[in-house]
Amino acid sequence: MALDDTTIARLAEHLERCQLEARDTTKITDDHPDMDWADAYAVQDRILQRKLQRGARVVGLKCGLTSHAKMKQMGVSEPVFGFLVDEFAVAEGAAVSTKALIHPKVEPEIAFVIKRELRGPGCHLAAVLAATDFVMPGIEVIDSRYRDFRFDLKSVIADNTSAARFVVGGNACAVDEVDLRLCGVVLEKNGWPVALGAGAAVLGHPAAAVAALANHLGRRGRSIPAGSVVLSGGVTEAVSVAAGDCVALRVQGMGQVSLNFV
Ligand code: OOG
Ligand code: MG
Repeated sequence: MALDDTTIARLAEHLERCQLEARDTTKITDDHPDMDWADAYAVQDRILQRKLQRGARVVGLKCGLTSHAKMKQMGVSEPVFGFLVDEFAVAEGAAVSTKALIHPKVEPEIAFVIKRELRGPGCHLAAVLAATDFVMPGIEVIDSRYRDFRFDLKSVIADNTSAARFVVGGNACAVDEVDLRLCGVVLEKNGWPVALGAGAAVLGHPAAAVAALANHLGRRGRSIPAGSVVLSGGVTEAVSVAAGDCVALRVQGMGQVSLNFV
């Protein structure tokens, strides 16, 4: 690690304040160009510690930048991983206040609900399918705390991979009821399709992203606990939203889920 503990704690406090107060900031690598991957995840961990101290509960995990569309949109080439706490969870069809967000975007995701702990290294697609209780459509609302949504990988990892809100809904399907590679994904904004894709856009199969998450955690002595909701990553590029927008996600064979922005 290149940063000391005090700096990690200060950066975590700064980024979490930006999240809670809906303020943007410059990227942290501007001031700390020498920070390494361990520092980036340490800042993210420290943000989680702050939330846990205030009584938050971890509800799941997220993979990000797992499709070429997302990697291209953000100018990066590797997936990132973050955490989901109860304060991010929104009920199906609920209204999301844009006042609490900086510059929200939505992205269509396949959510996995895990019934048996997944531990890497060596986790693979088939192990993920065997450990999955069911899959559902999910909309993630991302809201980078960085000015104009511009960042590098280390900065976005420290910022808990832009996590802000998410909803899961539609039909809970067993993994053998749907073809997670071929299932069509249609994201609609105010009734218009604004992004289209298929499950295979996510690393060839969305379960491969969950395996990558388990392997990432395994390298750090951690695992995906049973009961976790895992967002496998945006299937398409993310779409900006504002107050008044209504967003619906339809996933072939899995129903639909929606969110309103006020
Ligand atoms: C980083 C988070 C990416 C996804 O699904 O790709 C992400 C970002 O694009 O701000 O959640
Ligand atoms: Mg996402």
